[in-house]
Amino acid sequence: MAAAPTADLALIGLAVMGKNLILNMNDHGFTVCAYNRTVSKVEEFLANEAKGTNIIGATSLADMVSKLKRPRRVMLLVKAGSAVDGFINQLVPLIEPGDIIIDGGNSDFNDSTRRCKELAAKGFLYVGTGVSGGEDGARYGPSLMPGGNPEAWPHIKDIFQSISAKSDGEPCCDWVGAEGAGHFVKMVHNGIEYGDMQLISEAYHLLKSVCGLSNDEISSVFEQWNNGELESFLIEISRDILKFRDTDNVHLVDKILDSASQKGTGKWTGKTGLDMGIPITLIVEAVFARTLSSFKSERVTASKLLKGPSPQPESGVSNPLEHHAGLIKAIKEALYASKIISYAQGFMLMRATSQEYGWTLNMGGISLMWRGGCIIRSVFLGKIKQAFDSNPDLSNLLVDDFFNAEVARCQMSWREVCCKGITNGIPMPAFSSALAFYDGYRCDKLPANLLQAQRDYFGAHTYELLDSPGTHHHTNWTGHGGTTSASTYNV
Ligand code: 2AM
Repeated sequence: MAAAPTADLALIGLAVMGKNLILNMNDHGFTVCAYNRTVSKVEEFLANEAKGTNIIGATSLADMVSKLKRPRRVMLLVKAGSAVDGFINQLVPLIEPGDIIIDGGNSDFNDSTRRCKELAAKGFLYVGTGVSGGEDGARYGPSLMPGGNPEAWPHIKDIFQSISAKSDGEPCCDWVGAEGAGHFVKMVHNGIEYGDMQLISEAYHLLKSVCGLSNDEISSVFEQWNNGELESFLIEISRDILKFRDTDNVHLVDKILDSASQKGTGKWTGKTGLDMGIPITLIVEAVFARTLSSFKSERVTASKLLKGPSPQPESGVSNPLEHHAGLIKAIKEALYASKIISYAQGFMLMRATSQEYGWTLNMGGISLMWRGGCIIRSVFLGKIKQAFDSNPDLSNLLVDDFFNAEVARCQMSWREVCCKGITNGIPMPAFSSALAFYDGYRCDKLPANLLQAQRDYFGAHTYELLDSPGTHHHTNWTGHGGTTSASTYNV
């Protein structure tokens, strides 16, 4: 007779993230069955990292399924795309209605929505979960963002909340919402991560090229910033990177090619913003800043041809940290204000998408999930959580009293820093687009009246009047265009 099933969960995909999640679950007392397409990796794992643990292995999918307690919980940590569909198709004939399939990879949220619906039609419970925190997070406490079929949540809650990071004792993991909501929130997290990284890089550029600070001095500035409202994982690692010396004692950061790559989640966030009509300008600028950086050889040629100011730190300054103390403080405030804009935009996108798909995303819960464990973890997210806790229906982070006051406090420094960068020829797409968004959002009368008139002039697209919104008018601007509005417009 076959042995009684003992495994709480099976995890397929023994790359580093999968292995570390299994080890983390094992540490928390769960029995995990490991499996991988290349089955030899199961044996290797059991003989090495998993040696001496309660982790068990499987030699086939059928073997794996036979070892699982019911309802069966199978988690996939494989390459996003067809590998996920491939495993789902192989699993379906082996499992039973009520069993749970969890995808913990970096899947497109639209795929997760499709899979959730397809599997629900067959009686299976699908979960698409965001996992953030890199290899270390997976091993010792990631931020987990599960969404999908809500019936699955009571069956996975204990495992997920046990292994996740904790912030002030609370797990950085909660149910996000239906369908692809988990992977959607993870995608927005990654978009915001692009923005945070770009903002810190722009601050570094200014500190280096306008203030003339050395790497060690910038590292000490980041060290200071990390003791206040900017305290975050990304500031912390930037501090460490800037002081890191290679074996030849030269700062490694100075040897690294200034051409950034990307895996695509920032681009997905940008596309979603465009699809939803939400101005996530900072994230999109951060994606394009990476793209522009990749034109290294063209930039080197252009640097010799195209005229403009070249930043020249003041000469003869013996202690630039002291000499530029005012500007350094202003850069910190500009970074903070821009960061507030970036998160305000990210939460706008989540709010709109939540409404579009009926997901009822819990914004305070998401802030808590991002508060610890993940790449954008920061003290700042605690403040965002407070804002949504005091008003769950907050329409925009900028109108929350705390953030409104913080932007007001930092505002003049922010403007000063943008001017300083522009006059010195320092590109600051994130700092300056954040400011443009802020000024646009707080402007009660934008020049879109002229735009609308132009559209009506050349395309008869009609316009509304200030004193009668809702009624569409067309004017024959030239006297020979006719009075019929565009056929594309349906009143
Ligand atoms: P492998 O070890 O057999 O290559 C990360 O690449 C993980 O995804 C690995 O566990 C890898 O399995 C798995 N993977 C990648 N592409 C796959 C595919 N097309 N089908 C199944 N598993 C795949």
